[in-house]
Amino acid sequence: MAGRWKNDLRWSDVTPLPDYMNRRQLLAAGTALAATAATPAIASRRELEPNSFEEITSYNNFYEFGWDKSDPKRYAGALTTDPWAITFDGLVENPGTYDLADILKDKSIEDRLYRFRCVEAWSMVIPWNGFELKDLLDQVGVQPSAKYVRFETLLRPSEMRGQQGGSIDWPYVEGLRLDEAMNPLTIMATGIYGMPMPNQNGAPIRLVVPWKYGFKSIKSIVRITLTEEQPLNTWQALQPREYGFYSNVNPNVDHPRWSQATERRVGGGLLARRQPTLMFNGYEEEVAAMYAGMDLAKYY
Ligand SMILES: Nc1nc2c(c(=O)[nH]1)N[C@H]1C(S)=C(S)[C@@H](COP(=O)(O)O)O[C@H]1N2
Ligand SMILES: [Mo]
Repeated sequence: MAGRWKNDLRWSDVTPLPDYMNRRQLLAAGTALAATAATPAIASRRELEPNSFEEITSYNNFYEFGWDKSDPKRYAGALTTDPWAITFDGLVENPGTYDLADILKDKSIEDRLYRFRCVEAWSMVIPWNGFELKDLLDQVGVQPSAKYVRFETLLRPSEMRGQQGGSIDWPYVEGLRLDEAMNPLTIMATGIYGMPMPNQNGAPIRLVVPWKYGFKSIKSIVRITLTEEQPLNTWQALQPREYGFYSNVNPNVDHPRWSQATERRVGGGLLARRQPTLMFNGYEEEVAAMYAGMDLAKYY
């Protein structure tokens, strides 16, 4: 399975969705759901049914293209995603600007079916394709003094109409602590459902950190910087009392303006009902140790 979902597949090459989903559900029951082993198997499988491609690509946050959930799909087609390069700088052994094609050459692209929880209290389940960020960081070489990773999105107002104004200080910036960046759950995603990453979802390459609120999963990345200081991420800069650096999904720490105890699963059917939000978005077993002894209400 791993490596099967290449980035040059078209719809006609892709396994029919029902087959894909059945296999995904089986895999999900055995892997991603290890974290919620206490949950009855049936409920687990239902919960990790992926959202449809249509849902994942038509209800988006990508403020470079506007503030409405439908703006990214409408306007992101204007973005040129090929050629694409990522610059590595700061405390790295091999700084430089690398073509994405070269970066991807030796990466085997894996399927990762992850829960995705936006800080606005909606959620989806998304079948990403990508590789571990750790592989990339090992390749560029992290200097011993590095403690954080800072990510930057493309700045190109001519193609990103939302960058022509608004309250955000572009480019969009995010950051992770180095151990979070190196965690095996943290991926650089290049596709969804075996399709190349749609522009509205952060083409051609974006971060996915499944135990954190969605805004940490920065899209359309062009710069990765290793730093000693904690980076100031876009949302923290904008509203520091509402959005922190860590932004771990946590049903026990409410947003100042709304509860984080439950979430609305995007999409139709029974699962559209509000459901309980899980600690670390259901990935507690894999990530809780990184935050041992930390006051998660203080470090939100
Ligand atoms: N560059 C950039 N990255 C971004 C955003 C953005 O506006 N710009 N929005 C974030 C937010 S708030 C969420 S919830 C997710 C949405 O990802 P999706 O549209 O693929 O579901 O992307 C995150 N990454
Ligand atoms: Mo979000």
